[in-house]
This record gives sequence, structure tokens and C-alpha cells, in this order.
Amino acid sequence: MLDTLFHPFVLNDTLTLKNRILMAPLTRCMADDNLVPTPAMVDYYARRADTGLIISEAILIRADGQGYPHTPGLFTPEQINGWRNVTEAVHNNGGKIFAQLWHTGRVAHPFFFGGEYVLAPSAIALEGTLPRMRELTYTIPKPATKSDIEQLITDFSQAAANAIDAGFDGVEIHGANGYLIDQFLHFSTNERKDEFGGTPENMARFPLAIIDAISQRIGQDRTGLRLSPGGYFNIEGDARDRAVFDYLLPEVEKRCLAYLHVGIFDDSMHFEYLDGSVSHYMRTHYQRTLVGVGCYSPQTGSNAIEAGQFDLLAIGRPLIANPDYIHKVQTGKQLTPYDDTMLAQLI
Ligand code: FNR
Ligand code: 8K6
Repeated sequence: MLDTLFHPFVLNDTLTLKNRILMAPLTRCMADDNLVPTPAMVDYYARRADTGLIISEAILIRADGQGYPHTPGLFTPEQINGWRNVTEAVHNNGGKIFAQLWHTGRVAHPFFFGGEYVLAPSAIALEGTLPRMRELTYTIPKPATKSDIEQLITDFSQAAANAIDAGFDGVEIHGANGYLIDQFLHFSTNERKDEFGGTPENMARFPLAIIDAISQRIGQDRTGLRLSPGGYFNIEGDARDRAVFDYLLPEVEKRCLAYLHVGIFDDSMHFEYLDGSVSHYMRTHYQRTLVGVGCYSPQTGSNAIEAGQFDLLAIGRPLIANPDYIHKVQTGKQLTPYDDTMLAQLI
């Protein structure tokens, strides 16, 4: 039954994956003070090269996107060189790796980049304090001007070019989990009155512009996308969001990306305004390659693929706990259960 997971999967003319298990993007906060990947990170990713595709932890496209300590970047030559060591090690072990491109928007904090403000669609602060840094409170963001938005699109596409320069096989645009791109797509964070807010077409304009700019720069076959139609992390969902994603998903489908990835921690969560789980909603509105994720085991993930719920399975926390996840699953060995204390080091 698990055989389904271990057959190669043709993503497109450019990329074939050796199996259907992807490593989900996992922020580890382990880059050095200049946000450069370390040798320990090289080894960590190289150990997981037997997955069909590694999606890297979220990587900052520029300094003012930072919202957590020691998250890596892809905007300085030193950072690009650091990532080249990672991609070479993964390739030497027979793997493939995409870079997840990230700007946290209102989830950023000026503390990290020495700025005066953070950028977001609207001046609506995230409530509360930063994880692991409770002394810092989220700030009221500055609504991005049209020229800020143009610059962000340019910087996303430059980061994608930097990723290819660093040897990545492609990029995943982080449009999920309540960060900058997602903030444009939900009414609770987007109250704009211009062409970037108010209607589904307007709210999708910035995300689609980023997708188009990156596809043009590095190729749609090397571009993936993660989206969270259900607001569940850093953001509140609103029944009106449904119309935004009803519009966005067919638009994304037209763009023939490498894949679309569900952004969720637990895919058994049901969203009333989506009429069920996020993967179910996305499958209904998107027929190309879909990556499912969120509390799946090899068996439940394989069942979901066989049932047509999605095509590829991303695994997060179990891959933190088991660098040899693929080997263990293939040989029927017991998996080590994930525990939050495992976040303290890279095994
Ligand atoms: C995450 N997740 C996540 N998602 C993302 O798009 N970019 C990221 O950088 C991170 N970082 C991250 C760190 C940690 C510690 C966790 C636990 C999760 C979400 C992740 O990709 C995945 O969707 C969830 O972990 C659900 O999958 P599992 O863990 O149930 O297989
Ligand atoms: C993408 C950056 C993430 C930075 C740290 C993430 C740490 C996540 C730890 C797991 C917490 C899960 C909370 C998810 C909310 C789900 C609500 C149903």
C-alpha cells in the first residue's frame, strides 16, 4: 500500500522526483549572525536528500522581512554562497531542493533589522509578543505604498534568481501562514482601498504579480507556491476570504507552476467557510499537482494520495525527529516520535 509513495513522480519536463515524499519547509532559527547557513545546516539538509524534494526552511528575501531570530537570508553574496554549500551537499547525495522565499510582513520586527517600521498591506498589528522573545511586542505596520509594492515584487524575483545562482532546483513562494503575501489575501489584514484591496481581483494582484515575476525570471517549471486559504496562524480567517481564493486558485492553475502546496499544520482542521479541510477545498478548485501536508503518517498520506485528495505528501515534524525517515518507512522500522524539545538542535 505504501508503494504509491515510492514511485518517481514527474513534476514537469524539467523535474522528476524520485519519490512522492517532500520535506516540508521548517524554520529552525539556526543561521549565523549574518543570516548565513552554517555547516551544521549543510549536514542537516544533506541527511534528508533521500526525500523526493526538500523544501528549505523559509528564507528571507530581504532584511526587513525578518520576524524570528537567526532565520537565513538569500540577499547577500555571503548568504548565497552559504546556500550553495547546502545545495551541493544535497545534490551530491542524490537529492533535490527548492528554496522557500519569505517576507513576514507585519510578523516582522524592527528589532532584527534596525529599521523604524515593518511593511504590510494595512496598518493592522498582529496581537501579542514574539515567540521566544516575549519582551518584543508586534508593531503597527506601515501600509505598503505602490512603490513599496513594486520594490517587493522586484526583490522577490531577485531572491528567486539568487536561489538559482545558489544551486537550488527551484523556489517555493511562501504565500501561506499569515506572512506578507497571505496578508494581502485575507480581509482581516487587508483593508486597502486601492487596486490591491477590496475585491478578490485586487487582493490577488500582488501575489499574482510575484508569481508572474518569478516565473518569468526562473521559469514556471521551477516555481512552486504555498497558500493558506484557511486563516489559522498569525491571521484570522473571514468568510469573505473564500471569494478571494475562489478567484485566485484558477488564476494560479493557468500559470502552470511546478506545484501548489497546502499551508496548514493539521489537515483534519475544518473551516466552515471552505466547506471542509483546506486540502479538500484546494483540490476542488485546483486540478494540477497539489502537495498535501499536516499531521499525516505514511499510511494516511498514502491513502489520501490514492483517494486523489492530493498528489504529493509533505512531511514536517516527523522529518525533524527522523533524518532517516524515508529509510525507516521503506524498511518498516519504527519512527521516533517528534517532540518540541528537538527544535533545540539540528539532528
Ligand atoms: C513549520 N512550518 C513551516 N511552514 C512554512 O511554510 N515555512 C516554514 O518555514 C515553516 N516552519 C515551521 C517550523 C516548525 C518548527 C514547524 C513545526 C512547522 C509548517 C510545516 O511546513 C508543516 O506545514 C507543518 O509542520 C505540518 O506538517 P507535519 O509536521 O504535521 O508533517
Ligand atoms: C514559519 C515560521 C515558523 C516559526 C516558528 C514556527 C514554530 C511552530 C511551532 C509549532 C506551533 C504550531 C502552531 C500552529 C497553530 C495551529 C493552530 C491550529
